Amino acid sequence: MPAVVLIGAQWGDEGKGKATDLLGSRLDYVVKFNGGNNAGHTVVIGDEKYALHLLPSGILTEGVTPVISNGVVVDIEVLFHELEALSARGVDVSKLRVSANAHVITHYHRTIDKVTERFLGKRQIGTTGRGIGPAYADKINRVGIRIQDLFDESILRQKVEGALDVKNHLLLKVYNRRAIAVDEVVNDLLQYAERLRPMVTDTALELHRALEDGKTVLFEGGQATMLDVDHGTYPFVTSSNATSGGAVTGSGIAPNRIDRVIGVVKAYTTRVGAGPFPTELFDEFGEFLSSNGHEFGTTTGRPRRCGWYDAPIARYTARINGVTDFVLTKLDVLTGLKSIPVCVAYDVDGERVEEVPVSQSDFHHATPIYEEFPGWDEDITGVRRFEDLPQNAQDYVLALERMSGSRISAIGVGAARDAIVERH
Ligand code: 2SA
Ligand code: GDP
Ligand code: MG
Repeated sequence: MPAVVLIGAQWGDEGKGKATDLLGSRLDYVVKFNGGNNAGHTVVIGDEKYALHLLPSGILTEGVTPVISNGVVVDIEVLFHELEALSARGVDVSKLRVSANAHVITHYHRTIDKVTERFLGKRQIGTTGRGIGPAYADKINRVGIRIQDLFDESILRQKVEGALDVKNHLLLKVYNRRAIAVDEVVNDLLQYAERLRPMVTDTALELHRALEDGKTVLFEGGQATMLDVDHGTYPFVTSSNATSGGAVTGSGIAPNRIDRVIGVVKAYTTRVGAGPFPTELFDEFGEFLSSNGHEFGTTTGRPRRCGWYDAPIARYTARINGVTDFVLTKLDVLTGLKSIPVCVAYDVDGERVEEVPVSQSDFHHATPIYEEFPGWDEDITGVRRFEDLPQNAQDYVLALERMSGSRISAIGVGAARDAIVERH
């Protein structure tokens, strides 16, 4: 299985870092292909806990070459900060490769992100404030700065001038604020150029060659399907393609190279930020999931909204991404519940709807139709074989598998790296 894509099946934080770990020893490359330092992967190794934002989680696995490919937006200050923090803890970061075509997040992107949210008022997206949307907007608008631009001062200056032209016009004329100085931005970016240079390469070519050589490459998606700018709950989404298609455009490998698409799905659902969430709970069960699952943002520390498992969303994800198998995480969090509701379809204005509605208004009105499954009380964190799970836990997993449109190949039963049950 040389090219494996791993994507979030819900609204993020499904525990993708752990699924990466599962493949750990078999991997040669781990590629981050979308998003930037809005992501948050928590990986627990022994007693050590690592929170990664911009770097792919493969950076923690010995022997793996981590890659930041063209689809990523890179805040260079954050990049060096994360690299230094990992180095200080003894992690070898020397293999990191960064695409010459990746776009750069500058301080004006962060400012615009925060200002836009303030102006949106009640219609806020609840972004992470890291400048992700504005950096992608500049990319699409063809006024973005790419990593390669840092290696030619005169080109960099031209690009920054182009990027600031309209922005400064707006700042001065519309918002009555100070214009951003071209020199300030150019000098800020140039200070990183020489440190970056050895990492920067044509990552698309390197990955192509690696696949030709029979190496195993994992494409690790940031955020998740329901946050994808095309297929998520627009406008309450991030600004990149977090689906498997994004692995293709975001890295430069061809679609017919992909051998396996793993969807990571939690045994319940969470969401950070605004937007529709049919199974969201506002009662003591929501509290139960939030505290048992430690559901707080890895990047911003925000509490995550919690709700029951939504099977139509899993089916939607399976279809949009071509999921070959799911990794189901956090089953242990449900331990202690008498009965576990699962959303099997929606009621939309009195009509039963089986699939995620294409109309955003319908999705906002969708009320879950639940089926109840009996719970279990036994501690499952030490279980490593499917047959050793309590019968009700096995039945719950098998029911989700039936409803979700693809096989469940592994089950997370605890935060520890090895707390996983594989099904062969
Ligand atoms: P942005 O900043 O433009 O990408 O925000 C747009 C929406 O995307 C959501 N988003 C996320 N949702 C879940 N997890 C994310 N990563 C961090 C984590 C989040 C955190 O792993 O916990 O720490 O808060 C992530 N990144 C972006 C975001 O909430 C907006 O709804
Ligand atoms: P990501 O954004 O998908 O990489 O996920 P995050 O790291 O933001 O959030 C997932 C959290 O769940 C992390 O704190 C993991 O340590 C934790 N986690 C992953 N798998 C399991 C599991 O099976 N059980 C429990 N209890 N925690 C898990
Ligand atoms: Mg996360």
